[in-house]
Amino acid sequence: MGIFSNDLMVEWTCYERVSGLLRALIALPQAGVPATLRVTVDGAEIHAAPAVPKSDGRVHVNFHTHLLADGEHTFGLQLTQGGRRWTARARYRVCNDGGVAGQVRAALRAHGVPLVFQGDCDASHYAAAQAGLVHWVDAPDAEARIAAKAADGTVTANEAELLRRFVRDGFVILDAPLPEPMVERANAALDQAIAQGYQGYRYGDSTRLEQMHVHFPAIRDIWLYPPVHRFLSLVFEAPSRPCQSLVYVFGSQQDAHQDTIHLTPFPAGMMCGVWIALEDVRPGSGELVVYPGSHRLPRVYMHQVGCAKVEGDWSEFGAKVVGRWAGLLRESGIEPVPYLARRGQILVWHENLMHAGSVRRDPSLSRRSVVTHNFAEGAIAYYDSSGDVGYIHPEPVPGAG
Ligand SMILES: O=C(O)CCC(=O)C(=O)O
Ligand SMILES: [Fe+2]
Repeated sequence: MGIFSNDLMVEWTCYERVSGLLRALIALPQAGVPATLRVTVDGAEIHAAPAVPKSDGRVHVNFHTHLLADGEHTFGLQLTQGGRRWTARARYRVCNDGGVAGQVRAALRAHGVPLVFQGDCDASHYAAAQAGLVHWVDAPDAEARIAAKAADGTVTANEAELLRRFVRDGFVILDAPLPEPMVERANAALDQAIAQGYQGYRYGDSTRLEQMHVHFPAIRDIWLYPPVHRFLSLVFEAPSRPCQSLVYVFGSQQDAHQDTIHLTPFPAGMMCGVWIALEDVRPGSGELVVYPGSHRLPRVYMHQVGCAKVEGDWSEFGAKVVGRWAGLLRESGIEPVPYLARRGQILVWHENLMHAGSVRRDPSLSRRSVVTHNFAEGAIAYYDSSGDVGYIHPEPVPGAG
């Protein structure tokens, strides 16, 4: 643990090592009493302001660790309330590795994005910094870039073809499925999770089982599956690292959406979703649908549509964000395509691709699948919809280089 002194009640989002955003959640010692917050890094005061608690009663303090040199740093918090003072300190090793981290650092600096801020993560913090950072996949010369990569041997002819489809459609089915023994192990893990009532799951529900990779090695092996990360590293032009996992037993029946607003990367484009079938998908089971080419539609963020961060009630989000997505799709004329995956088949989608879980017309049909969301090493990950900080696995994926 990086924490070495704590008379203030603080929950930190990382242990020992941190990349991207670090968050400290401070419980106010006295409810309803005005408080002042002072934040230091390596003893220097970075932020001093009234402490503004969120609806959970806690003060959310965020650090853009890209603005610190890689290496050990001490983060200090001091809260003054009702004439009393509390402090907490934590020590972390900051490591924002690689070329994307360098881009992020330069863009944050150039646009005066602060090292410390209170409250929610929000896409508006990065709007100016994003302007000069168009992801190569989204650029008009993407086709030529792929041809150049094939010509100089950066990618094989096969990989070039997969990248072409990804650029054109916003998704691609990888040429090799997950090996059958891995599919079998994952199904056995899922059987076990269902039998245990993992996260209160009841058989037949559309709800997903979150973060199974933390508890089940078979799901972790999928989370870290090297051929997927190898392909994603070609999309990112940087190593790929996993963020989270979601396992579905039945169809999700989710409305058409862009993952961009939920698993938000800075820079834009530095996140991909991966959908792995654990059984043959049957029509009527609530199959995944994708909207080819929809990754080129505008990215929708909370601040643009004036939506408050979601704290449990999704009704405003439904009206403002889901409504906006539906409008974009209507105007585009893009038709959904059902994805009838074979067992083991792996589909990768662009961060901004519109996709949905269709209606479970036959609720008895299962639709077992694993979804992972992955970011480029060195990027910033956050949840624009909720304002939370995101997680990126702090180590390179073995065998994906
Ligand atoms: O599998 C589905 O039905 C949708 C999954 C999805 O949208 C996601 O996990 O991002
Ligand atoms: Fe999604």
